Amino acid sequence: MNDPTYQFSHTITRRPAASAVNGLRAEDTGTPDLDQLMADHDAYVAALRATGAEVIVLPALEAYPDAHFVEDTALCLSGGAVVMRPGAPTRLGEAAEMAPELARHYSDLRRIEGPGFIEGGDILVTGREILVGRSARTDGAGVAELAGIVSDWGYALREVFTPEGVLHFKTDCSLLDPETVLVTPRLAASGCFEGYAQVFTAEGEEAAANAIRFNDVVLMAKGFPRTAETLDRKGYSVVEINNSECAKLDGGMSCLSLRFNPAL
Ligand code: CIR
Repeated sequence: MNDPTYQFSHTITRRPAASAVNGLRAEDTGTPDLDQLMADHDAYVAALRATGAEVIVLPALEAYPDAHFVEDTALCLSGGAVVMRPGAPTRLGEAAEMAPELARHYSDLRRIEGPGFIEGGDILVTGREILVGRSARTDGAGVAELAGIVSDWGYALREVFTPEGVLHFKTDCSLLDPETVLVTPRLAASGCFEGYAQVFTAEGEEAAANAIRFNDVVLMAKGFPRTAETLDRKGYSVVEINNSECAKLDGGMSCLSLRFNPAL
């Protein structure tokens, strides 16, 4: 049987706009090289497509420099999908831009109406529950509104906390299989993954934690050899994608796609 936590028939991505070089970032580590960013995005799309999934590539949105980080705009589940309400003011409009595409795949499409805020990067769906990390982008009211929606579809939701100074909960963790997470030691120290099997990123390789298990592969950012070797030794099929330019915008593997099985 298909496991809905990592086996996906579809994924939505969005082509980066030229304005992507002006995307949000916590600290300035240099202007992203647009050509490299585009080439990396192409490689990402190709890797997803190689697993047999249908990869939708939406057109660039110049008005929204961060719009290629589609993950933050929605949550796609088995019962339905939820349009998020991003906590970054410049990203609020991106969610509405995603809604029509989701409506093509889901008959039950809900929206976070507010006043709370929540971004998809703070949400990890595991085999047993939905974990949502409060962060600078996701507040208690946003988490509570989402909890009410997903309970209609039979999901348990647990609120957890993203470490101070970390953009999103999933900046520091990802799902490898329904009961196993890849996680940084600093997030694991909070105890939020007690009861799960945990694979730790190597020291100095914390940025490797934002990976995705997508069908038979684990996509991870290139440049973290010790973490990649750990995953390889554990039997995961690792595909490395250059992420140097997205990293300057605090983005990684999970941010660039919405992964789902349609529920029409
Ligand atoms: C932002 O600050 O919103 C973007 N520059 C990066 C978003 C990364 N998204 C994610 O981790 N899900």
